[in-house]
Amino acid sequence: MTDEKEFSLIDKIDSPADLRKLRVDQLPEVCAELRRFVVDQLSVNPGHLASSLGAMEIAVACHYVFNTPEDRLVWDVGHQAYGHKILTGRRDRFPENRKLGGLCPFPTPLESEYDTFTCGHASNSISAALGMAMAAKLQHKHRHVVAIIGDGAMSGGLAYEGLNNVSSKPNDLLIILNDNDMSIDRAVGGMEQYLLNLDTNETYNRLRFKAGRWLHSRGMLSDERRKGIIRLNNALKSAISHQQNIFEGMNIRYFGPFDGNDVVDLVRILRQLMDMRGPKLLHLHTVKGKGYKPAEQSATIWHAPGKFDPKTGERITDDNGEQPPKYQTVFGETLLELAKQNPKIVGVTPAMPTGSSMCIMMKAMPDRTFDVGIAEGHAVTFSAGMAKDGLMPFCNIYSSFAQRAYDNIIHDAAILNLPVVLCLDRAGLVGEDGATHHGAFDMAALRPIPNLTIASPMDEHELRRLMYTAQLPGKGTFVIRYPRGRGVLVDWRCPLEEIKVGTGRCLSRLALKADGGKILSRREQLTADADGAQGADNQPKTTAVITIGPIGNDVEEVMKEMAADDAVTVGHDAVVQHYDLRFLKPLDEKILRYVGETASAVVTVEDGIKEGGMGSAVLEWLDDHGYKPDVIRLGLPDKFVEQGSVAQLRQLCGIDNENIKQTILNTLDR
Ligand code: TPP
Repeated sequence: MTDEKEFSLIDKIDSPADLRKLRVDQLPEVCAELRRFVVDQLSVNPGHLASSLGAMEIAVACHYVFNTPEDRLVWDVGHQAYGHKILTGRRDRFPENRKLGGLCPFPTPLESEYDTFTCGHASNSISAALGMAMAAKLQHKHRHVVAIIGDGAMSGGLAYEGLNNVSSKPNDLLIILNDNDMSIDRAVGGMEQYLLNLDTNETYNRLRFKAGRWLHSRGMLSDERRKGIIRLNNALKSAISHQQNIFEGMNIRYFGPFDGNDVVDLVRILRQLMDMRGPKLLHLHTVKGKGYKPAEQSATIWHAPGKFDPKTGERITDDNGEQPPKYQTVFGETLLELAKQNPKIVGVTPAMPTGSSMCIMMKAMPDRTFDVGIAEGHAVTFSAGMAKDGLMPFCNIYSSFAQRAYDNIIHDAAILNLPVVLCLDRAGLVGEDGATHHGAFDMAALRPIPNLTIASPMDEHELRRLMYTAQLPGKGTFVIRYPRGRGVLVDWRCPLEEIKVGTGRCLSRLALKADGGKILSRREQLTADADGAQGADNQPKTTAVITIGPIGNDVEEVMKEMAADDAVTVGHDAVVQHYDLRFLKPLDEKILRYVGETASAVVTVEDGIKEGGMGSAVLEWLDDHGYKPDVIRLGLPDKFVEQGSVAQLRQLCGIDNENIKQTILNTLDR
């Protein structure tokens, strides 16, 4: 770990006002200290490393030049803003970054007045900042507003909508484009190419600043000044005549590209730009991972590296080969396997090839795999277009980012019931990335959409089988939601077999006798009636526990615990029966009818928002069909769930094993 005295400057910075007391020539050392501090901290308490290292000079220079928090800095995504957090009074709380009750993973006005807007999902900074610039203007406030957006985030459609609007309304917005040529993986697309090749020369920038200063020097221009500006503009055009500048073409004055890791120069540039009238874009080249060699060399891995040894750069992973694989690995391997068998299959990812493991297919079949940039809506519509003309796209989007594609799913895929397989990764609680990233809403949001099939696998075998099922002919638009992280089966490869759409299964039955006897029967020991195949004549009144997805494994644990717990006794014979619904849509009506006929109580458990989710679907179906058991729904509450470990958050939301067990026991006559 780093010696305490190595933080002699940042130790004294409790707010940007303290930063502004320093001399400009001290700022490089401030950046160096911030880097060491962040590397040290993240080595034991993981977070987003490489982006923050690369943006350190931007954070320091902006807070040095602008009068924050009165002036507004709007970060995009916010994963690059650790420098900003530390400078704005959160240094001492930084060890609690991303922890339950600690600092939020991304900037949020709920935490600090220096955080001006919700961050987490990419590409919203220009729109939000323009909104703030307009608010300032209409309220006659002299306030600088700055959007700070990466080249990756610049690939998102929302960024273009913002740019388009910026150019059409009078405003003084400054957009800082933090261009490191990286998204999480290598940045892709036409804009990326454009930015790579975008170059100017000294004459251009000198004249651009001069023109800006003239414009800013008064409201009305004299004829002489106007002519002068026209002459300058002509000179500028010839200075950049080798290429048309897209931003200039949109009436957004372009400055750059400059070295965004030179903090002294950056301060000079920002001082020149800050009071310049009209919309401006400052293009900075930065190095992702700057100042920490391992991160500079492998920015993708070091985007969010987990724990590591800060001295050697060795990452501390829990991979030991004996554990179940991540669902992502199973998805990636299975997709390639299926694509080898089915030539219609193509893969689509909006900027998450590594995170989703789409990179496995991408490596083997580059022509049939597409990273479309941070463009979830486009990813769905692009997939739908391919599906319309004969292909079978597997479009993989993180559940929370898929919120960006809601209408595309409805309008472009579902109405025509096109064979798009929408794989929603990171469904359910994601842990430390917090409120913006939990896959909380997909089930409730997608359930009302006609034509969709919506399924969730309980384990790796089920994921493989659902992926196989989804690509069979005639299945239409098919959603498969699965969580972040490891599954439960070490031996995860299994034959690829069809699962009949709309069928769940009974996983276990616990018979509890009034005399204290207990029998736990697992799926293999159960007869077909457990799945509702036959009537319910001889079934005692039961408690039915219904789950969807991997939380079913936890309920199976609970069933085992109840069977083994001597304290679990009943006054009358009772049965607890656990169903894995598998399909949210269509529902397994056979099972639900059986439950309606046999159960006096139903407990539903899901890792999505309770309102409108799987439990609601079960409740509605039972009510619609005249069954009136007590239905107790467990799921995420009607509020945004913060960050923390998944285990902590499950407890917070009442979907931990203990609460599930108590809820089931409360339904029994004890
Ligand atoms: N899609 C949305 C809507 N939001 C996201 N946060 C992501 C995907 C996942 N994501 C987080 S950071 C990132 C992506 C794709 C890359 C951002 O790249 P860039 O803006 O260039 O910032 P850098 O990390 O390079 O500094």
